[in-house]
Amino acid sequence: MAIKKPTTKSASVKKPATKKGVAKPATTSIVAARKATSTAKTSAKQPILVGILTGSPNDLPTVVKVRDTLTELGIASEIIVASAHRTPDKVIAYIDRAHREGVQVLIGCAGMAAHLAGVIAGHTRLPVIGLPLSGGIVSGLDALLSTVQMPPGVPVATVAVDGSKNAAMLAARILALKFPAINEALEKAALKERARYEQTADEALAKLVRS
Ligand code: C2R
Repeated sequence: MAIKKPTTKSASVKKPATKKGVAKPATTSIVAARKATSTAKTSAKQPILVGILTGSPNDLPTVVKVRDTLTELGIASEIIVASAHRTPDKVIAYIDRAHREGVQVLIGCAGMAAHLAGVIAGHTRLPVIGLPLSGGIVSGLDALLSTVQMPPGVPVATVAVDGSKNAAMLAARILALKFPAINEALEKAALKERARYEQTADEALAKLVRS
C-alpha cells in the first residue's frame, strides 16, 4: 500500500518560553530510544503515522499488539517507552519530534495512575487515543478512570482496558479519513473478521446439534 508522507503543519500546542535553569528536553536520548524501541514491521520507506507511547517496559506484551494490528493494516508505527511521571521530558521531546516528522495519531498506554495519554493530549492537537492497562486495582479500573476522565477541551479517546486491538483500529479509522488505502485495508479486515465470526458461529452451532 502506498501511503504518502503527510504534509500537515505542526499540530503542537504553543509552549511558554523555557525558563532559565530548566533543562532542555532530552532530544538525543529520544533518538536512541527510537532506535531501541521503534519496532515497525512495515516497509522502511513508509512514514510513521502512529506514535505509541507506553509508561513502562513491563507494558510491552500488551502494547505490542497495538503495533501488530497496525502492521496488519499496512500502517507504520513506532513504540516509545516514556512516562509522564518518570521521564516527562522524554514524553515532550517525543511529541515535538512526532510533530516534525508528520505522525498523525498518538496512542498513550499506561496502567495504574495512567496520566500519560492526558499529558500527551495537553501538548498536542493531534488526536490522542488512551489505552488503559490492567495490573493495578480492580482489574485496571484505576487506569480506565485516570485515562478517560479528562477535563473538557482536552479529549482522550479511551478504549477498553487492555483494548490493544481497538486502540489500533480507532487510529486506523482516523487515518482512513485521509488515506484511502487505509480505508480499503479496514474494509478488507472487516470482511475477513465477519467471515471468521460466521464460520466460528456455524461450527459452534453444528457441535451443539451433534451433542
Ligand atoms: P512499572 O511496572 O514500571 O513499575 O510501572 C505503567 O504504565 C505501568 O502500568 C507500573 C505502571 O505504572 C504505569 N505508568 C503510568 C505512567 N508511567 C508509568 N501510569 C504515566 O505516565 O501515566
